[in-house]
Amino acid sequence: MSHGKQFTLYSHYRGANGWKAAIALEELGLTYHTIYFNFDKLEHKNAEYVKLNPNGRIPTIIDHHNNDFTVGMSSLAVLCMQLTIARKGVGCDPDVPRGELQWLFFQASGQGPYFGQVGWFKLFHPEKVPSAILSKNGSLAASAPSQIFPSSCGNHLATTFLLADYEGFNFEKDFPAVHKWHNTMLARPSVKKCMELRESLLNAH
Ligand SMILES: N[C@@H](CCC(=O)N[C@@H](CS)C(=O)NCC(=O)O)C(=O)O
Repeated sequence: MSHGKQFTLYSHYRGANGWKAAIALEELGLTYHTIYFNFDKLEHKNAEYVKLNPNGRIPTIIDHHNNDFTVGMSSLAVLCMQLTIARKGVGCDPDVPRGELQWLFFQASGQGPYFGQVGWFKLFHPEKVPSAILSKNGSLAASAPSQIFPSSCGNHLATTFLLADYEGFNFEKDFPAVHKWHNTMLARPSVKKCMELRESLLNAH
């Protein structure tokens, strides 16, 4: 590790999961260096990386201040960062509120994979499968009550921009609380910074 930052983040400029980790790092004020993989070259499937993340997917974070502790799952990465901060007593509640954990797992086990499938069928699957594209499963995300999320730490940011403008849902009309929460998240400096960076990386590629 020669970059001198606390974390190395393996990511990709397009997919949502790497930005979840980046936003949490920003939100928690942690220093990090990002390595963006080239998916076309299957850099995320190389043997060295798969040792770090057996899924061969991004994100992975390595905590150089904690014996290079490595986590390769976005929601768990967010949680570990939060716990690291909590242990050091830097401004966060030492107990991760149970409500937050509930919604973090809701995101990790339900909304995230469902939206991932929608993204795959919409953007990458070689055949068009209309019934898979507008997935009713996507509506799961909208059932999350907004008041659970805005807490003192970063993990509520996990789903921030995944909710944006999904076809077939009018969040403002159908889910006003989620819509309000989503806009509150979009206004956070950490989210703005990461979304601007994502936009410029997308434009450059
Ligand atoms: N459950 C995993 C999902 C990670 C994931 O699907 N990452 C995508 C990018 S957003 C990826 O690496 N895709 C490349 C691949 O599957 O080969 C997490 O939350 O970290």
